[in-house]
Order: sequence, then C-alpha cells, then structure tokens
Amino acid sequence: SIPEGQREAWKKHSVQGFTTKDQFEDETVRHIETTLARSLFNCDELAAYSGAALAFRDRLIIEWNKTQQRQTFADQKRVYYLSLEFLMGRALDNAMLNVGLKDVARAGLKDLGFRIEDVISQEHDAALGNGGLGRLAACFLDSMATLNYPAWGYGLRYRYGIFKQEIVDGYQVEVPDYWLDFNPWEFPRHDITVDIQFYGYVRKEKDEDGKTVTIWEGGEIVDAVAYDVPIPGYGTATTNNLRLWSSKASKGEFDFQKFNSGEYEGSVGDQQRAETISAVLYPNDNLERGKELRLKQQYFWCAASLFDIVRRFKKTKKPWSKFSDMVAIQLNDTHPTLAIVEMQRILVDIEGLDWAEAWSIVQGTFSYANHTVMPEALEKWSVPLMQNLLPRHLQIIYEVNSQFLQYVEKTFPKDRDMLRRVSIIEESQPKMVRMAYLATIGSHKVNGVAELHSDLIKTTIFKDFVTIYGPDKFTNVTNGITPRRWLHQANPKLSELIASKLGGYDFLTDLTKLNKLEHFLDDADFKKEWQEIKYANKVRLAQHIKDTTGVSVNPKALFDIQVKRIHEYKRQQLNILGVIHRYLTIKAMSPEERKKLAPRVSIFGGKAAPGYWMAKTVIHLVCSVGEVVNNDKDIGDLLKVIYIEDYNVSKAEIITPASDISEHISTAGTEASGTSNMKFVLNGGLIIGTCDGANIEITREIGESNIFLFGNLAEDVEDLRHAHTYGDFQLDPDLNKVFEAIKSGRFGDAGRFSALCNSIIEHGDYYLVSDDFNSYVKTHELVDEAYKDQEAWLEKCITSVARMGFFSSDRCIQEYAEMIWNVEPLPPKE
Ligand code: F55
Repeated sequence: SIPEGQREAWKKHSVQGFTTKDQFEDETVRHIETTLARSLFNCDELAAYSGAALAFRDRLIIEWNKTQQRQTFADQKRVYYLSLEFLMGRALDNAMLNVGLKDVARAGLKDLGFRIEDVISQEHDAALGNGGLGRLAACFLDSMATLNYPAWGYGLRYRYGIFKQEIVDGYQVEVPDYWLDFNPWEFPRHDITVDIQFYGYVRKEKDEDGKTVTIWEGGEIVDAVAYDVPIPGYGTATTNNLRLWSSKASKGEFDFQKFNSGEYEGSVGDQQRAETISAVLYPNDNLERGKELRLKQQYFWCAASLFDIVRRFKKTKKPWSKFSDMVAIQLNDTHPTLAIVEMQRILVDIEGLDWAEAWSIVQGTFSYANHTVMPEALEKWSVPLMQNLLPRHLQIIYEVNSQFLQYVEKTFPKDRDMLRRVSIIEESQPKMVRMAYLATIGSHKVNGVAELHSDLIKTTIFKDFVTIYGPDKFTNVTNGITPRRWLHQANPKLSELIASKLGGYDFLTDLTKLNKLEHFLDDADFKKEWQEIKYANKVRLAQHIKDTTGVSVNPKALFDIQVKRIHEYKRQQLNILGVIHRYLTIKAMSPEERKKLAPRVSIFGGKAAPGYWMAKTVIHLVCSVGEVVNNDKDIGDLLKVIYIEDYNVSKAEIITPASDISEHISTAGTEASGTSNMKFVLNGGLIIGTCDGANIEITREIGESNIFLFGNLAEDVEDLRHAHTYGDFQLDPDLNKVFEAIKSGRFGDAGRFSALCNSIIEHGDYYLVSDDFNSYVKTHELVDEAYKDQEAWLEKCITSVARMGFFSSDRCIQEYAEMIWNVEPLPPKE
C-alpha cells in the first residue's frame, strides 16, 4: 500500500463519480471521445450505450473498491455463492436504477440526442445460464448486495452463453451467443490467476516427521484468470463482486519449444484445449449428460474459487478452527460439489490437518440447495472418468464414503440394504459417484426451494439421509425474485403508480408493504390507471410480436402466456393441445356463441436443449398450429397463436408485465419451485397452474379465489402412472379428438408429431397429460368466464399483487443468512 506521506495526494485525486446530469454528460462524452475514440460525428446508439455504460461502470467500481475494503477490515463472516450459472440479463438499466441515477441519465442522454430506451436496448444480455436456476443466482446477488451482506458470487466466464434461438420455418435453430465483443461490466484481473491441475497420479511419501503425506503430481496445468463483475445493491453503496473464471493455457504449459521448432499447430492446440474449458455453457436444463468437459469445467471453477477463498482467509492469520466462522459456501445445486472434496484436499494434503478435523471444518462451511427430484437431472459421474481426471479427489470421495458407511452400519445394524442405498458410489457398470449424496454428506444444511419440493426430497431422494442425520439437517427456503428488476425495471409505470399510492418506493426493499394496496380496491381512479398500464404493456408486447413475427394481435384480447424452457415435465404440450381443442371448439361454434367468447392470444416462448428432440417437436407443433390458426379468416381475433423467438431475460422484461394469465402447469411434483409464476403475479397477471412448486404457496398467500388451479395432486401421480402402465386407463375423449385433428394432417405433416402424440397415447403418458386434460380445459373455461367481468378480474389482480410480499428474494436471502449461513449484514457508514 501507499506510504502515509503520499496518501493525502491520493485522497485529493481520488475519483468521486458523477451525481449530476452535467457530470454524467462529461463522463459519457469523455468515454466516447477517448476510451472509444469516436466523436459526435460518428456516435450512434451503440456508442452512446458504451459511453453511458462506461460512465456508470466508473461509478460502480468506486463503490466496489470501498465495499471490498470495508469487508476486509470488518473481519466478519462472508458468503460465497457458487453457481455454474448466472443469468444476469442487461446491466445498464439495473445499474442506473440501483444507484438511483436513471433520471439523471435520461436527461443527460436526451441532451446528447438519444432516447434512454433506445440506448438501454443496445446492450447484449449476459446469458450465462439456462433458466430458473441461473436466474435465481442473479436475483440472489441483487438481494445480497441490497441487504448489505458481504457476499461474493463465483462462476465461469463462458465465452458463449446460452445459444440464441431462431425460429426458421417453424423449427428451432441454434446460433452461438458470442457476447464478449464489448463488455464494459467486467474487470479482467490478469494478476489474479490460479494454476489448476488435471490428470496425473497420486503417491504417498513420508515427510521429515515421519508422517505420511499424499502428493498429486503430473498431468496438465491450466490457468484460471479472474474477471470481476460489480454487483450494485439497490439504494445502498454496497457493491459486491461476482468473480468469473476464464481458462487460459498456463505460461509454463504453452509449449514454446514446439512453437519455436515450427510446430505451431501443436502449441496452438494446447492453448486451444485450455481455452475450451470455459468456452461454452452446457445448454441442458434439468438434464446431466456426464461429459468429461463438463466435469473439467466443474473442477476448474471449484478449485479456482476455493484457492481464492482460502487465500483470503489465510491473510487473516486466523487458525483453521475459525474457518467456518469466517466463510460460508453455498452450493447452487450439485454442480459445485467438487468444492467439498477440494476443500478437504487442501486441508489434509496441503495444510497438513488431520482428516477428522478437516472434515468437520468442511461440513461447517458448506450448504447445498437442491433444485430437482427428477432422476435424469441428478448428477452422477463415472468412477473411471473421475479416476483419470481427478485421481486424488476420487480417493478422498472413497474415504469420505467409507467413514460414512461405517457410521451408518454401526447406527443401523439391522438395515443391511441401507448401505447400498446411501453409498456415494453406485455399484453399477461403470460405478458412478452420486453427487447429491456427496453434497448432502459434506454439508451442514440441505434445502429445497419450495415447501412441497422440500417435503418431497425428504421422502424420496434423501429419505434415508433423514433417518441417518435427523430431520433438522433438511430445510426449506422458498425461492423469491428481486422486485427491483421484476417490478421496478420491467414495469416502471406500475411501480410508479404503486409508489404514488404507498407514498414512496419503500416497497422495493420491503415488499410486504405492498399489502397496503388492498386499501385502494375502491379507488376508481387508481383502478383505471392500473388497467391502462396493463393495456399499455400489452400494446408494447403486441408491437414486439408484430415486429418479430409479422402477426398482428389485438391488445384487447386475453393474453395467455407460457414462457420458460421447453420440457415435457413443464407440459407446453398440454397447453398447445388445449389450444387446438379451443380452435376446434370455436370452429364448431355458431356466430352467437362466438360473440360471447373473449378473444385470446396464446403466447409461447422458450428454448429447447439442442439434443432434446421431443421438446423441439413441441416447438414445431406450436408454430404449425399458429400457421393454421393465425391464417384462418373464419377465426379472426378470436384466437392467435404466437411463438416468441429467443426468450431471454430482456424479453422477459417485456413479456412479464403484459400477461392477463400465465401458465405454470407442470405435472404435480416435478417443478421444484418455478419463479416466473412469481414474476407474472407481481406484475398484475393471474395464473393457471397445477398444485406444484411455489404455486401452492402463491395460492396460500393470495387466496384460492385469485388463482386458477387444476389437475391431479403430487400424491396421486404414482398411482396414475401405474394405471397407464397396467392398462387401467382411458384416453380423454376430447384429447382424442385433438389427436385425430393432428393425425388428419390439419397442422401439416402428421408424421412429424407422431412420437409426441404416441408418448401420450401409447407410451405410458409419463407426464399425465391425458389425466389432467379435462380439468385443464374446464379451468380455461372458468378463465374465459372470469375475464368477462373486468371489474372483478382487476380486483383479483390488485389483491394478488398486494399479497405477493413473501416472494421477494430479499426474504429468501434473509432466511438463508439466518438459518443456514449465519452471516450478518455489513451496512456502509453514512
Ligand atoms: C441446469 C443444468 C443441469 Cl445439469 C441441471 C439443471 C439445470 C437447471 O437449469 N435447472 C433449473 O433451472 N432448475 C430450476 O431451478 C429453479 C430455481 O430454484 C426452480 O424454480 C425450478 O423449478 C427448477 O426447475
């Protein structure tokens, strides 16, 4: 650090960051003219975005520096949130709102000749995630900063995020998402690099004191380089850090000898192999395929993060026994489970602690959140694969398992089969490492993400572990969303209206304050404004639909939206089959009957994993039905079917405020929580849904009369599936008519949809589409009825919004902090 004598000079010159419109313009123009080397003669919207972003970035980094200093000096516990995915979306709008300078920026940009909305929309989404799990991580970062928790995120800096989806002739086409061209939000830290080892072998050796030590050597080394992304809290100076690791050939590794001897390709090949590790995000949600590169990503990121965390702890000079008083590490699903093993390796092999002491530090440090019970999404790694890539880690896993099984055997001597069931190693061909068991054994707490889900994990995948550890190790933290992005940013007009009634924006940091809105249910002006805002949001979405698909939709129609990853368990097929049923019903209606029907727009959006053939078929069916329905003159505005291309965070910000009803219709017991359900209700839309995930708690909060629930319950799913398999089952007759229409070729070549239809008709209907079809269609009729009474509908919407306070990610983070992490906030000094 700088000597005392020179610190005055530093203080005098230290950067303050703009606060006024004039200063903002100064900074923006300076960046455009110098950092970007442009002038007013070639400043387009992209350059204006870049200049404004750099001006805000400067502000953020000033607060970032102060926050990091404060956290270092405060000497208190920090949280590290390890997630392979952070679905951040755009940063500029969020930064402007969180630091409270959006109005300043708007006025400044206007002076310079730009509309703020056009400037904001220049930004490329940071899309380092698949869906709910990645977006949850992003909401948590926002809440942790807003609540002043000393917290860091750790992730991978993928060169390519989730692919961009194009719909070509009704089919999904994947296009790479190269997002790093210009990214003002990251700070490369070329001085912060960590050597990461792969492959090699393990040997034992005696040290000077005659103690046996384990040495892992040989193999290859790849460098992890840190890139830091500042995370501003809302209405606080706290600016936390998201550290993303990028892979690079290690200086030692890049083979100059090869290079100099003319083997360019060989030496460049090594470099490319190293860079491949962080090159691309795996595009599967809720499916684990067991690819070696994925395991490499996981270890690379865990090892780099752990090294960084341990290095920071060691600077405090505290004894190891204090580690878990200073460090809480949260695992977002099992993807970072190797961090548990890496920590044990560091403590035992490198720091020389004895096994038991090390393991109790590890367990005190880690906690694990589960996001699924579906078997195909539970991570398992082949033992031979791990043996080759991480030989020492596999040994440690076997040792952890052996000690665990000894304990189980002693405690439950009568249940011989239990050892097989709970073993971390599955005795299959090849043997597999069950990551969820390892994560559970290595953590002090395990949580599910909604009440039903947390109950389910205790009775299914972790049943034996509840017996072994007792029920207290398992807990629930129902998911939440940040109201800053998902209300204030996405729906500024509604946020403003609410603020005008509640006397300010305090609800954005204490969402339970929304309950005061119930006092205004008789306020005619308020309700009228509310309705106008919803209408304006629908007009905005209709414009987007027109611009991107060419289809005109009537903003007065009922907007029925299902946007999320395409997956059989989420049942977009149920939705589109229901739409076909509606179409057939309208076709058979008399003109009088048609007059009574509320016009509808059925809107779909979401990406299918590139290898998920059935999901791609669902997309194709939606598009094919759209082609027919939207061009059927006889139908007109009564029904339109839209597929919105490339659903992502910034599209969600346009789509979510525009729903009348949204669909959360997973087979009961399959959707761990869902979070878009919360976003839609918070934006004044109602939902149709099954008794699944957070839908149940949403119902509890907003009241049964404000939600359209349908379908079988989770507790009945097993029996229903059994009935399908053993013949005790009849296809729903209305659904059968829908299949007949598809088979007749009415929506194009029927062959393309036969596997989809047959999965329901012939192959056991695993997701119970037929069982829920009638109830689903009937419930949509109730929706139609309810929508006719606009006054009553509006009241349901407002009441629901008023009761959504529970679903703020702030509440969620507070629960984690108190029940699981045991960390305290560290507010900035005034
Ligand atoms: C991604 C990769 C793998 Cl290997 C497995 C799962 C995923 C993934 O994207 N999962 C995911 O998004 N899970 C979702 O998490 C949300 C947040 O908790 C839940 O709301 C949602 O129910 C769950 O499906």
